[in-house]
Amino acid sequence: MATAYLSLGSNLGHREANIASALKTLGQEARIVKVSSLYETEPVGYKDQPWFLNLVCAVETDLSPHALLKLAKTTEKILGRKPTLRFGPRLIDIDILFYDDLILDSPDLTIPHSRLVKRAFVLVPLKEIAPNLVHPLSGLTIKELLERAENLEEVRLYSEFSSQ
Ligand code: PH2
Ligand code: MG
Ligand code: MG
Repeated sequence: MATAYLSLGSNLGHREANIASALKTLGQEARIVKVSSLYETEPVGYKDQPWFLNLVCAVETDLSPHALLKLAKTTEKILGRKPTLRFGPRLIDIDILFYDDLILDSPDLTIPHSRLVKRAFVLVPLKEIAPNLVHPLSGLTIKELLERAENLEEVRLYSEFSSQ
């Protein structure tokens, strides 16, 4: 059994409902053990798009990293995500952040997620549910990564996540 951390984000349609149904779909195949609050976050990358709602969750699973990636992609598809611009607006985005302390660099999957150390929309919710989790490449905890990160985008607490 592995513990993985996932990041969920939405900036199109009913953002909160999109995240709620993504969690529900994921929860049919993996055991969701922790869910952070929801945060409203300034878009990173392509600026001219609506603000996102983001949260992170922890799952316990027997799925391999690639099987978990497949579950994330299938869930995005079930929710109706269409291929769009890289970093552009999306109904739902589900990314794998960590998978135990695995370090993996394959063409379609990099773990830990390569940009997470620079992103407040990941680090802030992650700090809420796993402040002492160690990033296996840097050896730093989430709390330390957040203290060291610079030029972070704006992140506002939106609500506790309650529609489970
Ligand atoms: N996802 C992106 C690009 N930019 N910005 C915010 N605030 N939240 C996201 O989830 C996000 C983003 C690409 O996946
Ligand atoms: Mg993403
Ligand atoms: Mg993605």
